[in-house]
Amino acid sequence: METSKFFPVVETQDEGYQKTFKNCAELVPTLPRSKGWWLDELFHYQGFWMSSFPIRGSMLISDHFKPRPTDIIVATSPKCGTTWLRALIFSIINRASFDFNDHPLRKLNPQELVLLFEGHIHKGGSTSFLDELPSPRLLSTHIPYSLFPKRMTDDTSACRFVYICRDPKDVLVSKWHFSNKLRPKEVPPLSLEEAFDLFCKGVSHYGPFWDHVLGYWKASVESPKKVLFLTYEDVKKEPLGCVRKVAEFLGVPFSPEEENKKTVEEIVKLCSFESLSNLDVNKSVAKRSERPVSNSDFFRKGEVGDWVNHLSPEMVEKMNQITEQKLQGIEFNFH
Ligand code: PAP
Repeated sequence: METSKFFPVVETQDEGYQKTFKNCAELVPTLPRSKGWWLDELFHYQGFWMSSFPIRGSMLISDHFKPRPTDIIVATSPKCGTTWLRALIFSIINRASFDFNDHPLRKLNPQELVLLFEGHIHKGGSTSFLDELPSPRLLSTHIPYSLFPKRMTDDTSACRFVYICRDPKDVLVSKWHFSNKLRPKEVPPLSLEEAFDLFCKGVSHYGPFWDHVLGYWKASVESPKKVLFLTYEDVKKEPLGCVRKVAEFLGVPFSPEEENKKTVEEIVKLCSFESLSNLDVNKSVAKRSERPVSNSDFFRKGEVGDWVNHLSPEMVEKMNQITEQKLQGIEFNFH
């Protein structure tokens, strides 16, 4: 069993895993570090700020993960709509297996139904857990695109990524609320000013936010069959069109019969904020030791533009400037 200041306990029977654990344990203390958003520390690893656990997850993926052509990776920067996209894609690919009135999403939070890649690569101390998942494997991640091994990102591998991003002003507000839920009661809440400062400096989980977006954007332009790039705002505006687009991208377009049966509408309805957030399973405030947040913490407002209620005009101007500068020269912006 492995114990360390930086990592939770994980079984480590596998020799290859032990080597990666050792490399990571030696590397992390040497990395530049910063205080995090709750009581964690963030480390600067390969251009991104990450806590130690996902750094090790990313190293384990690089060293040991065996991709399959059918793998589907739901990728996001935190607070961009992972919960929603997990629910949508799970429903799209499993639509023939479940009745909408008795659907797994009615009993499990999307975060439990679609597992976090960098978290579950640790499980059991070997690749066996992920190896044993049936195809198509649907996994969720916050890992930046450039940190995935070439065997997953080059055109010879058929595994696919669906990425969703969101206006950074809404991401900041969502992340600030979420972080204060994670902070122990004994420490004062993180002020919005502090959160804003950290976010703008790029010091947020898997940040800088803009570099995360750029990595997936460029990959989606270079390899449109491998990476689909969506925005939270577009999915809100045109959920039906986006669900059809995802299904086509994944090679499982809706048939005329399914269109007649209004399957797309059923999926959108089931996965909407109103529907998911009102299910008993997602109203639960219970926390587990391995996940210090409750299911209800993943549902707050689910709106576009809530930043107007929080950010000062100066904050908005600064954030817009950073966004403009970072995304200069590419055919994408948050409008
Ligand atoms: P994560 O990064 O911690 O996994 P993630 O699901 O990406 O969280 O983001 C949570 C945001 O998505 C919350 O936004 P808010 O704070 O601005 O409200 C949450 O409310 C929103 N959200 C969760 N489920 C849905 C949904 N079904 N439709 C739209 N937005 C949703």
